Amino acid sequence: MGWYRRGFQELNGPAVELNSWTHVALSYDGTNMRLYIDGNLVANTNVSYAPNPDQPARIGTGHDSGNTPIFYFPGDIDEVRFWNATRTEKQLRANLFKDLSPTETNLVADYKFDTNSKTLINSSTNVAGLNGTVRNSPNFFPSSIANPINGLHFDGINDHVSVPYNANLNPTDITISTWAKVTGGAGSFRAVVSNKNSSFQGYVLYAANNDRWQFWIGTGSGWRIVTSTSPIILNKWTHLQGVYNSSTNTLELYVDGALEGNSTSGGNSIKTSIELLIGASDNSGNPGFFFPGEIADIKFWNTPKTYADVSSTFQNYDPLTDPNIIAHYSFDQGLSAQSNGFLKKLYDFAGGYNGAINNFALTGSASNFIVGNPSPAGGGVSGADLWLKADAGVSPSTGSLSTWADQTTNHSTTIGGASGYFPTGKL
Ligand SMILES: [Ca+2]
Ligand SMILES: [Ca+2]
Repeated sequence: MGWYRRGFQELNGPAVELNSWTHVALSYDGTNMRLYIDGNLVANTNVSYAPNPDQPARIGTGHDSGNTPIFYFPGDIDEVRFWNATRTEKQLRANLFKDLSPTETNLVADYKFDTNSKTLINSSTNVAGLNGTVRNSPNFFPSSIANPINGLHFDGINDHVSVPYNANLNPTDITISTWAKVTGGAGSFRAVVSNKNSSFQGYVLYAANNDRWQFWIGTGSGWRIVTSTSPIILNKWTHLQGVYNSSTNTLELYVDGALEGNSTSGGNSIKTSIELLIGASDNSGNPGFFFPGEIADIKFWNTPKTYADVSSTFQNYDPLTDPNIIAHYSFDQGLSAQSNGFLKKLYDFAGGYNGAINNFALTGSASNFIVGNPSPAGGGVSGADLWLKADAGVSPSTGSLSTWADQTTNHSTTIGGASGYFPTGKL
């Protein structure tokens, strides 16, 4: 970024990781240019800037001083977006794997690469005439970046996600919400999510050796544990919610919305010093107690939450409007049960505490990202954009298309924003 024909300001981020999908963003607000990697600001500086007055925008190549393409990019590119406004870290994170509306505010160009054509289509309709020309026959392939609704399957042998230690993941008050489907390992400890050390500090949600769910917090000298009254049901998606409220010293475990474990006395050292683990917990300094099964949609808040609070975030969740969210691992990334070997990170779509994906096969229907985003009704999808289009010649009233009803369960969902032939909304 810089002055045309005078010089360019460079910003250096972390080392480029080969064969790994990486999200890169650059912004300029009139004073400050910023470089973001995977939703996190990594470098910034003040600089003046003169926009390019005449050269085409190029994707996959730069150009030399004679405006000849050079510096070709070896690898894959997807979802190139240009905005006429700066984006915050939170905005970048929230949209990492989301398709955007053609009329998204400030979106100038949105190249999805979803059509194998010599015309590169700008999916944004805000500005006309910004389609591109595809040269020299690059290879198109199924996108891994398009509204997935996945969970992650763990092999129970060594699969786990590790997130570097951060004090924000160890708040004074905490609520953890997650969906888990355990498929085996009866009689053993299987950790859904943990951030604990061997000095009795931190927390963990377990499928425990007594085949009940447990939520642990450290006291500094031992573990304070609440246990579910109902047994674990194998192969069933179960919602788990662990809460610690420091002002009342209350420790709670909810299973599918029911308060099944409750403790009002004991110590309360939930601060730890080591990495957050998903699908594992600390075993004397190493990941252990691996989880066999699927995990989906983990959220962390820095406040005590009721189940009503938590369940209201199951669908249409927007981290941008939630001041108390710390981290959100929705697992909505990758292609279900297909090759995801280039996805090296588990993304935190709220806080940017991205994790490393360790020991997964990342291909096939096990040890991989697979469709799995359970709803309170026990199935279906959440957070997916729904587009309805009437057949040609049919003129439905908006009212008749404003509600979807499930004929089996009689659950119905109101669809907002209905208008004319193209009502849109979310289920
Ligand atoms: Ca795409
Ligand atoms: Ca493995």
